[in-house]
Amino acid sequence: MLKKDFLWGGATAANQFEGGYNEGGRGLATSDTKTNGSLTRKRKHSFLDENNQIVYLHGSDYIPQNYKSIIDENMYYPSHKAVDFYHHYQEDIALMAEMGFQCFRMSISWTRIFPRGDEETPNEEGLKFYDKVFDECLKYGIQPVVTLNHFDMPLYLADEKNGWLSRETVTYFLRYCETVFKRYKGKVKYWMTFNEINLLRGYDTLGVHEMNQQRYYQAMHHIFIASALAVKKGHEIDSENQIGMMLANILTYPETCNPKDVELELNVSRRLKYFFSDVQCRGYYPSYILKLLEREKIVIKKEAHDDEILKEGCVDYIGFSYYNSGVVTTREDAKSTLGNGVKMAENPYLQESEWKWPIDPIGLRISLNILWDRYQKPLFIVENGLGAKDQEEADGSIHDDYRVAYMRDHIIEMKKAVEEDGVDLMGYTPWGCIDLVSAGTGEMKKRYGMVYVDMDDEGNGSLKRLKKDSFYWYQKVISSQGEDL
Ligand code: BGP
Repeated sequence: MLKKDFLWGGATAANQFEGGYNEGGRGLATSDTKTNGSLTRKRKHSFLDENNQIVYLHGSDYIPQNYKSIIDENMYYPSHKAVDFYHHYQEDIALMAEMGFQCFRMSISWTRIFPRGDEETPNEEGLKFYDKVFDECLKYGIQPVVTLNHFDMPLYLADEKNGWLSRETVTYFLRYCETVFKRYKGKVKYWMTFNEINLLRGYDTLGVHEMNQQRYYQAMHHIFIASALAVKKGHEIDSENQIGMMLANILTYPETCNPKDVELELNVSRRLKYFFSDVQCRGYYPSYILKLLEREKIVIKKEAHDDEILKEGCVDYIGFSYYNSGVVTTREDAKSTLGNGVKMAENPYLQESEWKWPIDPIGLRISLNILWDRYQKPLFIVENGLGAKDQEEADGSIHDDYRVAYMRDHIIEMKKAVEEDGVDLMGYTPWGCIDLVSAGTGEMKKRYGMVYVDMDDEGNGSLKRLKKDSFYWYQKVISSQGEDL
């Protein structure tokens, strides 16, 4: 059996869900200059170059130091309206309550609280918005689970301070965290610091210009310090607070039992995943990364108490996303890559989603066990789901049996991890419980929700909310505590 207080719910993020980008005194965030990928092929940010010309660059491109972000009136930026939770929060939370949610994972938009990032005092109107959201949740007995930073940062800090490369950003982030911890004390108990910390890399998430390996590790060091200080502060402000990390759980398999493939998988999973959870759960840099930094001649500039800060700021739990698994190979002729030049192979045992993501429910059980064995800290599945195209029928119904099948298979494996393996699991919040903008592509047609939102890739549509078949199915799952699947 799952725990009595197991948290069933759903997950969203401000830049993909909230909208109202220029309302209530909110400042611009890096996510607000990110175009829709289905229009420009790749999601790109708009900048003014040294000749005052607008140029478009992908977040992971090399962005010259003097390029400044700009909003191009001729372009569509999905975060500006998203699916307008800003004006639909009452309706949306009522739908979540109807499904039986016990928790709702969402993120606070940093620039709603500190519009530039470096102000001394917060924006009261922004704080009030989240008061209303949390009160609305609590009215139905829904616990907010709040991500402090989900794939964005104040644009001003990115362009004027070089984002997380600057130590100052740690101070500003902590000011923001302290503000929301104090303001929402008694309303919010579950927090997470940085969404998918192991995927932060591009301009949107780190705000760093002229990125290279040296700068990457320095910026990540600042993020680790910021997260650890936030955990410490959060505990001081309210000892009830549970503050977790958030890991993109990229599960990798070696292609064969050739020890070279197995060794490659070990190194890949350390470099792309466990480095981040090791620092945040154990409180120090693992030896394999220290050696790697030495080999690559990367020197991280640390302040006097940084090692202590990391030790004192270990997280209470591990939130993670799980969508798929991948296969790594040492075969030279393999075509696709995982980044860092790591070669990937197809998994002949798995089917793929429409977006070519392999579907691997057993991988979820494996992941839960690996993380539990490694850290012995409570786990929380804070993202999981199937991105798929949905068809609205003439009567407004949406028959998403493919989504139900995906979730059912994953919940079955999740339960085995708890019931047969004894993993300590806090809850399950499927991604995009109400349809929202895709992070990767900026599209609307890649839908994850149990609630359909009438909007297309260019932002046209009535924004009306419709219950999909999965809505009724998930309602049953929650009310039966995962027994009726
Ligand atoms: C995770 C992010 C989410 C999200 C999800 C699905 O990486 O934390 O923000 O959107 O993946 O990805 P996508 O939207 O690209 O389908």
